[in-house]
Amino acid sequence: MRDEEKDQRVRPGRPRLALGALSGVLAGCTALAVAEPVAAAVRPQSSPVIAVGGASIDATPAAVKDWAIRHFGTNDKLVLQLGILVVLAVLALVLGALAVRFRRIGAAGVLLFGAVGASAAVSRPDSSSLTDALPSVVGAVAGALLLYVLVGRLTEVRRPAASASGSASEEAEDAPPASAGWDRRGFVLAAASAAAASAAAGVVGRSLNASRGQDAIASREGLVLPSPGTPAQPVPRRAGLRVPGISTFVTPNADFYRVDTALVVPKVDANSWRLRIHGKGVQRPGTYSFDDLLRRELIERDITLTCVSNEVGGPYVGNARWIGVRLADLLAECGIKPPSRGGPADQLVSRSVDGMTIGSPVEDVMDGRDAMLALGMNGEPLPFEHGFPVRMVVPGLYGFVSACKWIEDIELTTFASYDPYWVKRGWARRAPVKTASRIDTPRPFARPRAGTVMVAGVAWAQHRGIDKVEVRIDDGPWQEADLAAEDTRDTWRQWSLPWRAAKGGHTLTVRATDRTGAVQTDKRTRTIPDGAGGRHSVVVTVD
Ligand SMILES: Nc1nc2c(c(=O)[nH]1)N[C@H]1C(S)=C(S)[C@@H](COP(=O)(O)O)O[C@H]1N2
Ligand SMILES: [Mo]
Repeated sequence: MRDEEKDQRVRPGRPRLALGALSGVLAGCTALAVAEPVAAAVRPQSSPVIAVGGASIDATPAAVKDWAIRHFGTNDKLVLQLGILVVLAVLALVLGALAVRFRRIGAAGVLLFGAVGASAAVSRPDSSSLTDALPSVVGAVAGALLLYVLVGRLTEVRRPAASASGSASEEAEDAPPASAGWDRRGFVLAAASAAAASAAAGVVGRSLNASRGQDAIASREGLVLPSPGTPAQPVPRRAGLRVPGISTFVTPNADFYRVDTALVVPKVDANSWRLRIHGKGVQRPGTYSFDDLLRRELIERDITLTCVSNEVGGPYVGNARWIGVRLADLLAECGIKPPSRGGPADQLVSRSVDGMTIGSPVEDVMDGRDAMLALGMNGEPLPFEHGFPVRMVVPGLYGFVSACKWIEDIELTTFASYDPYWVKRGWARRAPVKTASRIDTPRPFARPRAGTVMVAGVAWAQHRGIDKVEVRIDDGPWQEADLAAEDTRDTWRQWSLPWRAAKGGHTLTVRATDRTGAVQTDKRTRTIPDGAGGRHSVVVTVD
């Protein structure tokens, strides 16, 4: 009874359209799931969502990327992948519904998405083989076949064996009433087994993918860093203030910010890793193994790293103790001279295994500062997220013009002849870190009790050093804060100011002065192209 009523209300075909859409989604899931074990066999980065995600990261305008980093932080990559899945799901619904009328076109649509995934995979900068297309191709073929079969079940009419009219075949062509005609059992069976099979493929593929890189993991775990030839001086005891809520002087690796374009963290085996140094004015091009670096004198230095995407008051700054080899020595060995001594190359382009390119001024990395190829971070080999086995660190330069992770190639060239990754996307060619300061405590919108409130935070002007930090309450005079002891001019410096807080709403503002005498600018500027300018303010209500 009920069913009949429904059939009269629902336009014929509607349930079939819905089941078609469902078939589309199943086909999409199957395609992605089948691609997983194939990607595990080829390489994890060739999986369609990773490849399309990587391509969209590269194609994203600088402003949008910056916005994503700001709003989603380290989750930006997760958000991107979820976004791709949502778009795919919607398209799969539409394709599936379309396939109910046009079975071939629906299946061809799935293949088309496969082609998009495949071309993204083979055109990634770190792709070196057409086999990267396989996960998308195999997945899409599986998905297209499934859609074809499932929709076939929807359109097939189960002919009663003793049909008198004999016009069953014509009947099949007309859209039959929704509740009758199609092969319900066949559909459910095919759909359920496809769902089960693709879930299994997905799970197997994922775990295969996760177990990749065992050699790299073993090479990291087996690594004991030799003690450095020139250790860092101990951090002065008074470099760390005991103020609750202030950033720790050394940022633990687990808390260290991470900014990169890698959807899959590269896992590089230190034993097979090589670094090539070559290019303009390189008299003795060289290739170095990890052992070659370990045999050299290692230096240990405390250096604060900052991201150009860090907003005023933002979190993308951290301070670590790095161990590595002095970059300038390695370059000099290869016969490289800085421009000031007649060298023809003014830009050093570092390349990573995932195709990132980063350009630094040759003059800066050879001017005596502790520019290094770092192998260790805070007493352990570099974590994979932070560039294992080797990355660059240059005091005083933002990460995007200096801190290449998973580095494998250094090419000497000129700023005039080559623009690296971020420069192609609107960022500056040269970007020394701007003098900056941040209020760590009180937090924005905190409600401290009236009385003495500790205002405290960090200030940085890497390679120049911080000489003064001042705090202003509302529109009052600038008050000089107490500076913690300086570790080196390449590290940030903590500061604090006891504030006699009176009841009511207050705005706290901070500014730093570096050792060149330059005061942190008051002018608010965007992070693009060369780092945010302006002063950090925090609004609190004193109870
Ligand atoms: N290979 C590679 N290296 C990279 C990047 C990247 O995207 N890929 N990002 C750079 C940027 S913008 C910054 S700020 C630093 C961040 O280093 P961290 O993630 O170890 O903090 O790495 C730099 N090195
Ligand atoms: Mo950055």
